[in-house]
Amino acid sequence: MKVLHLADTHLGYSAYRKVTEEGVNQREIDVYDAFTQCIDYAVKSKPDLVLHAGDLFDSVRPTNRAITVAVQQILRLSKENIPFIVISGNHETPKLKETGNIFSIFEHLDHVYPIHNNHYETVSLKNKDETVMVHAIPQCQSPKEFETNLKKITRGKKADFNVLMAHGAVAGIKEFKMNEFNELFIPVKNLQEDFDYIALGHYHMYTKLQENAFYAGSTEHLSFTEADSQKGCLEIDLGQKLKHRFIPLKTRIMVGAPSLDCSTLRIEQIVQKVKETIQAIDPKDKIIRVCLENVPSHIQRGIDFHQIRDLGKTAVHFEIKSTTIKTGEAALSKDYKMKSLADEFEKFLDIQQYQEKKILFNLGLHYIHKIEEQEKKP
Ligand SMILES: [Mn+2]
Repeated sequence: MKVLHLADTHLGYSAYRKVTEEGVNQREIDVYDAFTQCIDYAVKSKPDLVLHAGDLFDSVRPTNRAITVAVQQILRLSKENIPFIVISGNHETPKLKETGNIFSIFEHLDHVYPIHNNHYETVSLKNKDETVMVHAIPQCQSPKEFETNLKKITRGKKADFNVLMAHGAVAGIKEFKMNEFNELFIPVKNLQEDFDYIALGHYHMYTKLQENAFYAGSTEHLSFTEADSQKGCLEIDLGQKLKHRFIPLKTRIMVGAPSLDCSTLRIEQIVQKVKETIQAIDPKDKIIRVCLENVPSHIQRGIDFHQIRDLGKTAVHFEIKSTTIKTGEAALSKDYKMKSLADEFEKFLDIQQYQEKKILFNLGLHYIHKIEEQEKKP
């Protein structure tokens, strides 16, 4: 049985100032285009099932245009008799149940199963002589409700395949989270090995968590933290042994240039370096960010930012982010966030010169894990 797994399409998202000839935000169009590419692929490759693991829409009240794109594309699957199961994610789920969920518009479409009622539901489907039971957990009103619903999952013993779908962060040895206020955490113990497949949404980077559990990742770059990641969807073959294939999409190139330490540079040197960086990127139609770090404040005032911005005028978006220092002592930038100990340790090792980095990393993880286990005990 062939399954196409996608997630985090965020229809309705828009960003930056660039608009198309029709006056529509360019990034909004890019996001629609990425979703359409997934549907094109599904119509062409004819999977037995398409799963969308949440955040179909970017917001609780999507615009008419976003709704239209969603309906048009989902109808293409419906017409091909390809079942489409979609769970609501944290972006489109209203905080108050009374608001009503936009997913109710999909309820009367053939072969479309919108799961949005804040609780665990199953969908059982038959394809030729194989049966699949899909266990879907949409976004819930609270972490507690989410946990209660996760506990209700019971594998269908008669089904040939059992597939779990959920939208949330996972925190194991490494963390896969988005730092969003309403994000829910899926305990690692729920990612059981006996599911034939676990289709996850929420974390925007394509990630293999374990043999049977994947984040498909978002279909477009929605922030600079995702700049270097390839976007796409996942083709899954549920058989004796699970096979997966990442299907890359053609998305707009986003480049977060490595930050430039300006603490010892003169104005001309900074401008020259930025120039070289931008030329090497070839800005046309791309989304670019250049970070200048530790710019002494007297130098910051002297930089001609208009001249620098002009260098990137063919880009869809070009931004310069700079952090200043007052005394020559590097200050922590405002948006610095402490990640998990394992992430911080990996980052620390990255900039060290040791040859045995890999051994040290594994050893470190082992100790971090040990301490974390000890802390969990009452
Ligand atoms: Mn998302």
